[in-house]
Amino acid sequence: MGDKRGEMKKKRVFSGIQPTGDIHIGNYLGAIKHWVSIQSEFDCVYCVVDLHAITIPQDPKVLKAKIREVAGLLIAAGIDPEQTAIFAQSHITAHSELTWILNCFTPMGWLQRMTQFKEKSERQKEKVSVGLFDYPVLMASDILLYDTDLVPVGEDQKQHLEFTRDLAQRFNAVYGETFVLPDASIPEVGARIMGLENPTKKMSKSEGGEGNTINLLDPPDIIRAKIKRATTDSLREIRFDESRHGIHNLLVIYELFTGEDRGDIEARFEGKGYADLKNKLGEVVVEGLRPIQTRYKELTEDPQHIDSLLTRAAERVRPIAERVLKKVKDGIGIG
Ligand code: ATP
Ligand code: LTN
Repeated sequence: MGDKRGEMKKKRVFSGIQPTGDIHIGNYLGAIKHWVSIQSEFDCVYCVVDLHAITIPQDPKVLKAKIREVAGLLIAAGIDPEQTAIFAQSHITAHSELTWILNCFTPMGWLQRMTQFKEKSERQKEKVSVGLFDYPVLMASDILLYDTDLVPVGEDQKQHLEFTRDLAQRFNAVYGETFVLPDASIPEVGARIMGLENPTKKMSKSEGGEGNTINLLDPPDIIRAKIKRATTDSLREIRFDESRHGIHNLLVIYELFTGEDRGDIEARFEGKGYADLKNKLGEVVVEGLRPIQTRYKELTEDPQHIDSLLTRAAERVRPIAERVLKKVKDGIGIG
């Protein structure tokens, strides 16, 4: 931990998650599960991005509770707070400062091309904030402040990662080597878990109805019911076929929770109907989430506990961010 990379020679990993809505199995299978599995190999820093959350309107009490909930869920899912830093973005002011500086080096046109902004601003209509437009610059600041080598994210963040690299290169070209260029790490399977009701769109916290997502804290009966209602098709065969969005998505979820290979899964459901698949998948997901839910309950018995972990983690990583920020300020002649 801290900044002992010289001694440990571990590459640095940074990623973030928004404390909005309910964390779902798309977040888990596309991102969090990988964050857990790479902890000992890399020097990992994970951030609850509360400044990103306020790019759309939030209720203050709910937001405060969600920051704790997300941090608690990351730990319950297997992030070890002794080894890995989990902190809240707003606890380190360097994120906001670097964002302002990088704003002054970001061409408007680059931001106008961001597809996530186009989608989210359509939903926000006239309420859309400058903050939402600037979301990718804040994300670039998060990543660049920690000399990040690798950023594990789901497929939807690919364009933001390319933007981050372009911005870092542009800055380095003018002011000399300042930022490390980060690489995205996107899983081969699970990078885009689709909605249950609408399997042509990604499972999302902020879009789609209640039945579209399976949340990590959903009770077993709700999980089973949501899977039963999942959209399928009028065919019969149970096969991994990407053109059949609904069934493919259910099979991918099955694959990722069981670790079985595709041939074995298809053989298991040979001659069986969709109801069999859904029943079995319901059990697999309920059992897969059970240990996370149990751990989460234990952890949150004392709400102060999570708060103090967040505070300590911010203290540990703040010097890394401040050093990079100083280098930036020195480079441009301010500070
Ligand atoms: P929203 O849909 O409201 O933007 P979100 O569900 O994408 O929110 P984030 O906090 O923005 O949640 O994302 C956290 C991580 O989860 C990111 O790495 C993101 O790429 C990943 N992720 C989000 N949705 C999915 C999905 N459906 N499948 C796979 N990975 C996902
Ligand atoms: N935009 C990301 C969340 C995020 C992030 C980051 C991810 C904010 N800052 C830095 C990786 C690295 C999302 O998942 N929607």
